Amino acid sequence: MSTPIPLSQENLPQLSTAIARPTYDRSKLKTGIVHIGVGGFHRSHEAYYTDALMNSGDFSQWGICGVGLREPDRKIATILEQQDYLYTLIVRHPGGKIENRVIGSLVDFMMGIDDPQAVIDRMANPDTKIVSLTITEGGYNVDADSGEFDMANPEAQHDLQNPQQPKLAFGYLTAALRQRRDKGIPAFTVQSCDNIQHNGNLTRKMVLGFARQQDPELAQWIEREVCFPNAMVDRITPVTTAADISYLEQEMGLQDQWPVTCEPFCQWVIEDDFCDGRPAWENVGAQFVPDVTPYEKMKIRLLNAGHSVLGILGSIYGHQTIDECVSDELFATYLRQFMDIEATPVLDAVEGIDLDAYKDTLIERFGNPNIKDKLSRICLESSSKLPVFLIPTITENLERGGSIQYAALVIATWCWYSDQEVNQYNKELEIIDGKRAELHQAAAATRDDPLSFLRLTSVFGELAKNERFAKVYTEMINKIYEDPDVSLQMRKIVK
Ligand code: CS2
Repeated sequence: MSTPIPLSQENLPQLSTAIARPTYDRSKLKTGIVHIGVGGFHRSHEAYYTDALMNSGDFSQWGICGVGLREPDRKIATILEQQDYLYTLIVRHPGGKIENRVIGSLVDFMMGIDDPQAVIDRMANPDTKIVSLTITEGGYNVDADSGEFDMANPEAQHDLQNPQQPKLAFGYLTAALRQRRDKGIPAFTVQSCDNIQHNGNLTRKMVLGFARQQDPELAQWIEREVCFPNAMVDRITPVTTAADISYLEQEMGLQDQWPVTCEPFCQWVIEDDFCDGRPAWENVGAQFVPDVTPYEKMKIRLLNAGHSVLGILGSIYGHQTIDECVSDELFATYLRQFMDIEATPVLDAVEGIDLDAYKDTLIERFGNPNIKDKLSRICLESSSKLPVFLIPTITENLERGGSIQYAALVIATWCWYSDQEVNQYNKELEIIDGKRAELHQAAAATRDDPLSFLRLTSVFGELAKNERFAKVYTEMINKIYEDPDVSLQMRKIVK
C-alpha cells in the first residue's frame, strides 16, 4: 500500500474521492468567529455546521479562529497548524456506513498563554462578530454555594490584577470587549456551546460578575450591548482513538494526526439573539427558536443524564462503552425506565416533539456499535455534570413525591466508585475529575457515616437533608458496600 498523503491544503486535490472536502476558496475566508476550546465536540458541531454553510456558498465572513487557553491545548494547536487547520470528520452510521469529510472552516489557531494580547486583539478585531465557547460545564467558574462568579479562584484574582494577561475565558472576553468599546467597535455576541441549561444566561452572569469587579462602567456597557444566546447542542463525539487515525491511513490513504469521529445525528437549537450578525446556520440544519428552554431541558435530562446513568453503573459493572451497556438488556431496560419514570414526569412538553420517539432515538443512538463511546469519557468531570444532568431531576421528584430510586442508585454507586476507584473486579478506573480528591475523601468516610458523600454540598446541595432521599440512599449504600455488583440492585428496581 502506498504512503498515506499528509492532510494539507495543497494535498486536498489528491485525496481519495471517498473523502468530501471544502468546495469553497479557503484563502478568501475572514475570521468572523473566535472559538475558545477546540475539542472534538467543537469540531464535530459548530465547525461542521459552519463548513456546511460555506459549502453551500455562504462562505466568506465566517472563518473560525480557534483559541487554546492552556498548555494541554498545545497539541491540537501544533497539529492543526501543520495541517493548515484542516481535519477529517469521520461520521459513523449504525449500519456500518462511514462518511469522511475534510472540514475547512477553521482557519487559524492561537495559544493564549503564548501571547494573550494577540488573542484579545483578534477578538477585538471588527471582523470578529461572535466569540463562541466550549469550555465544559466546569469551566464557567461558578461558586457552588452562591451561584455567582467565583472570585476566590486564584486565576480570577490573577485576571483582576492583570487585565491584559488573563487566564480565564472571562478575562479574555472582558479585555476584548473593553477594547471594542474604547474604539467604538460594536460588541460581539458571546455564544456558549456547552451543555448547560440556559448556557447563554449563565455566560452573561459570569462575564458580568467578573467585569463588575474589574470595571463597573464596562459591565454596564456589556449588559446593554452584548448578546448571549441560549442554545441546545447535540452530537455524540467520542474521544479520537489510534484506530480512527489508522482507519484513515489504511483505508483512505490519508494521514490526519487528529481526526474526529462522531455519530450522524446532529442538532443545534439556538435563540436568535445576536448583536453583530450571525451565519445563516438555519440553511444547514440548525433551528432558531424564541425559547430553547424546553429543548435543552429535554436533552440534558434525557440524553446527558441517561449517559451518566449508564456511565456510573456500567463502569462499576465492568462495561467499557455506551453501546456495550445498551446491548445489555438489564442496562437498556434500566435506562428506559429511568427516562420514563423519573426524568420525563419533570420535563415540560416540547411543541412539535414526541418525547417517546425522542427516547427511542436516544436508545438507538446510544446503541450505535460503531461509536465506541467510552464510559471514562462519560464519567469525566462527573462532579460538574451530575449537578446539571441528574440532581435537578431528583430534587424535583422529591418535591412532587415522584420516584427517585433509579437516580439514587446512580449516586450511591458513584460514592463507591469515588471511594474505591476500581470496578467490581478490582480493576482501576480511569477517573478525571477536578474534585477527585474531595470526592474520594468524602466517600471514604462512608463506613462511619453513610451520608458522608452526600454531604458534599458543592455537588449535592441539600440532598443529604432530605429524609426520604437519605433513607433510600442509605439502604442502597449498605447493599453496595456488601456487594458491589450493581446488577443485583438494578434488578430489584426494574419493573
Ligand atoms: C455526554 C456528552 O459527556 C457527557 O456527559 O453526555 O458529551 C454527550 O455525548 C453530548 O452532550 C452529546 O451531544
